[in-house]
Amino acid sequence: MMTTAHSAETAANRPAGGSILPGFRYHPNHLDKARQSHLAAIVEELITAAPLFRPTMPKSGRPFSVAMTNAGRFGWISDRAGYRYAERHPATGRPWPDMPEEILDLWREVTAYPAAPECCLVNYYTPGARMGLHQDRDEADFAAPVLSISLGDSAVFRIGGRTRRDPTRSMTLHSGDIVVLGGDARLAFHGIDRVLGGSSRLLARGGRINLTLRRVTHPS
Ligand code: MD3
Ligand code: FE
Repeated sequence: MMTTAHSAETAANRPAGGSILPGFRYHPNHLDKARQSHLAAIVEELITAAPLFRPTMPKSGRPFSVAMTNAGRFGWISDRAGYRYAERHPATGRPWPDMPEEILDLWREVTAYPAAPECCLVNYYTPGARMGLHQDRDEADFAAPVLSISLGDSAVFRIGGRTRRDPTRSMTLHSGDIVVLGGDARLAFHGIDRVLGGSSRLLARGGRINLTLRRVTHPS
């Protein structure tokens, strides 16, 4: 039985690392408090260089409740024209800031993938924000895993299977947790149902930050 500093996960809601969804790897509390604070400071610098923007839904133009920015060669954006990767910030027109070294180190620490991530998507959730169930499929390379880093307030995360109809399960992601989605889990439907406002004191601005690291192109 795995015990963590925050044992909100029960055997019933904690995904078994591998049995239901091979390729799903959960590292609870992987980052200690000092590393969380250091990453939070790095994210604040990224936001200064590349301000948070609010993407809009393809076609409807409805704004997301999550604010976003990116680092790395490619940034994930969405507007009326659709979801895609772009090499420039949609509001400033500038290239995204470089991928921070600390984030590249973390990728090498928890994945075995031989090439570097090309996008660090910063998702900022205020307590009312959510992200509907979706798949990540805007990348050319599904062989590369996706790595998720949670900072700040805890959130109720939902993950299912490769079709929208597959059963889902929920788990709470806390500040310092890391999730790696590789193999069969890479194309699993997932989303954020709820952010537990005031559950962490890490971020001065409150809320939750998720860093999602992705390979976008096939390594040459
Ligand atoms: C990929 N973000 O930005 S963590 C997203 O917490 C996104 O901000 C959520 O989904 C967040 O696209 C979830 C990243 C994640 C989680 C589960 C996945 C990516 C995944 C399962 C399969 C593939
Ligand atoms: Fe996603």
